[in-house]
Amino acid sequence: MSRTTKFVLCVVTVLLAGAACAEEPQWLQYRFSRNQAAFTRYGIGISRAELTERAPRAVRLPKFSSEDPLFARWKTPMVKRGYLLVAFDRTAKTGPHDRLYIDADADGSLADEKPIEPFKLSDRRASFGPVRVLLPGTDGPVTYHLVVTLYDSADYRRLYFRAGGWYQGNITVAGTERPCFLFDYNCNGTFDDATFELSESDHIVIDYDGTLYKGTVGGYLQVKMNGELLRLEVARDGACVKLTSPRSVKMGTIEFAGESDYLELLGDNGFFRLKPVDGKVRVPVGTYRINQCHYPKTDGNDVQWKLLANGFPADSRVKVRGTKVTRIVSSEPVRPSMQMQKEGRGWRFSQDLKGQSGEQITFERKGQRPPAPRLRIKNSDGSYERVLSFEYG
Ligand SMILES: [Ca+2]
Ligand SMILES: [Ca+2]
Repeated sequence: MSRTTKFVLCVVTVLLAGAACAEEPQWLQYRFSRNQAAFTRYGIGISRAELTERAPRAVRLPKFSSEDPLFARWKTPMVKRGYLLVAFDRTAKTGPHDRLYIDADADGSLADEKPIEPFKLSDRRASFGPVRVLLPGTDGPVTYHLVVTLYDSADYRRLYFRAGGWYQGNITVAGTERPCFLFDYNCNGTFDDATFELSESDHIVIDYDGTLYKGTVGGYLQVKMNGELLRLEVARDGACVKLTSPRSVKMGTIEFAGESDYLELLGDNGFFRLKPVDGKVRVPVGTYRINQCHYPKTDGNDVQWKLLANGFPADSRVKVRGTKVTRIVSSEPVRPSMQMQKEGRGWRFSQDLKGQSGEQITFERKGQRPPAPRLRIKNSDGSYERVLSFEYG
């Protein structure tokens, strides 16, 4: 074999090994905590569940101490019946229900479960967890943790579930090792939900040298703003991610009617943070919903303002095709509206600003929220005149 042939064979071997490595799953470690935000510098998803005093039928129940237990369901597609049953009991006649039962082994029975005491208890609220549950997986049960908060007083009763567990680890992104976090943001026990709603999608967060970039778990991972696209696959149980370089991505163009300097899109293809160039952005062909759009402005005194559009209607969609440019209408002109409502002996006034597609509009002045607007009320003969300040909230 000549030297040249040997050299060629060697290069082929290296390329094949590289390709196989890139397609291998990158494993993450499971973590859990009562307060995951404290460990990850990242917000936590939350889901609310309905409470009922009616006991579920045909379910084996524990012996409750009180006569008024409460029941609820934690919804999860990991269990065939679609939920785990939850019950609250109380050890005192008054105060919040302070014992939690959860069908932790997913067998449909609460009779085999031990009561769980709250880690925090006040006269209106009981917090439990992180509570360990075992969810059926394809390779055996999967451990998951929940933090359960019950607000329980005479005039206010609410139940919230937060994910107490998440996955994290270093993964290779475009050739560089980066810390990665995976969150079950809609708190349903799975880590692969991708929807048109950020709060209903699971999130992946990559730490680029201290700057956290958030994405959803479907379609593509965009490496930083306007960056390279990698095909992203996330295991349903969150244990691993796969990042592969797509051979080709069919791209389309979005053009703005207004002057925007930042756009966030969300859809089947994932989550995209984009900085328009000459009023245009390029994204993979597909259907999106605008999550956020910013419009910079300068007033007559050279002060920088920013118009921030978010809260676009849930059913609003932007279709991006490969052949034709998609045009997005500007949020401007912005439409203010004011509502007034009788409340006791007084009136409540509220004001909001909406963009052309019904999106919510807020402002920033020099990077900060300006003072809230004021309201002047004057009667026809001028005998009553007052100026009131709105409050944000
Ligand atoms: Ca059980
Ligand atoms: Ca999920």
